[in-house]
Amino acid sequence: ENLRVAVIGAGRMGADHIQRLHTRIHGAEVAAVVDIDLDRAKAAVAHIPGARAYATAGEAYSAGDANAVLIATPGFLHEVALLEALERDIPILCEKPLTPDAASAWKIVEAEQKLGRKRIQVGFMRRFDQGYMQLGGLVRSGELGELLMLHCRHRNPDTPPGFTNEMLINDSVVHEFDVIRYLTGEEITSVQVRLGKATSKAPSGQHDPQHVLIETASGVLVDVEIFVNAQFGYQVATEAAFEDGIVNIGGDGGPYVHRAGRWGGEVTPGFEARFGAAYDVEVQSWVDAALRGEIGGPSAWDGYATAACCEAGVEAQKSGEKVTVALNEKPALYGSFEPAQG
Ligand code: ISE
Repeated sequence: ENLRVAVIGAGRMGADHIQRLHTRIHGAEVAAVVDIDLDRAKAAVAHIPGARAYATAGEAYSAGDANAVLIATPGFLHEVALLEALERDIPILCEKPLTPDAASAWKIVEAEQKLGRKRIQVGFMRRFDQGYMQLGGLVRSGELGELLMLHCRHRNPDTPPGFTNEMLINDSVVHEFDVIRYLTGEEITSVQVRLGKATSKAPSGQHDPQHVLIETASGVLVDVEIFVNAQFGYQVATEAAFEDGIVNIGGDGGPYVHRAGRWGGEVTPGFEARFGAAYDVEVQSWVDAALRGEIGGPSAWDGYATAACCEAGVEAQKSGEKVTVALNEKPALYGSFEPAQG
């Protein structure tokens, strides 16, 4: 039987996933769209035969339309949606962050442990990006020796209304926290944030860009330029320094067009284009696993560990100090670290 997915949240990310599920993912269909703005939910299902619109997840679950759920609401709404979905013991794909802070994320880990089996995959799509998977493969193979440092540039053209200074960490750098853990196979032990010269093009309340210095358990140092009002486009690039070589991913990879006396390439306008293929692989792997009665990819533990990193990052934004990341004991349900594929 196909996965009949209820998509909760029909905003920018939810709409992208609805289109993906409806047109590119095999073995799944959009059975329901839930949005507090019922008109937006209705518009989202208008072109999807059989799909129904609801204002609350409870109504969608009661109607019995769905046997899986994709949570794509803003991060602060995830805790309630996740607990409700876990009650129904169905496969869950939860967009990042799992929740924005460690305490609420730990509640989700405890609820899933009580269920006795993993039901949550978290939407850290960079683990399914070709470039990051290949980089992970190089770390695992040891072909270039030990990974020593990472230099990350995470640039957005601008931010949506209500994007707070804390969200530079909780909503954006959360991706680096997860991909560092994925690449190194280690936990992050500390975070420091430097607020240098700020752009005049950031909305009030945001200090942008920020420089985040991260350290892992074995001492791998990572610096992240998070720059969310960069104007020119959406650019996510990482340079990795190994003992025997340097690897660049996500930079200006072409194609390059020469015309009318000029040459140059394109910069993606947003995450839908930069990571479209990664989202497709991520969602297809969630559906394939769910149809086998399994769940793979980043787990609720990964969501909790990154939430703890975010909490340290937000504290570091305020103090300017190096903040230690404190983690609870990892429950057996989450096994040992899943090595990067690629
Ligand atoms: C957004 O929510 C995403 O997940 C994007 O990947 C990230 O680049 C952006 O900064 C976030 O706001």
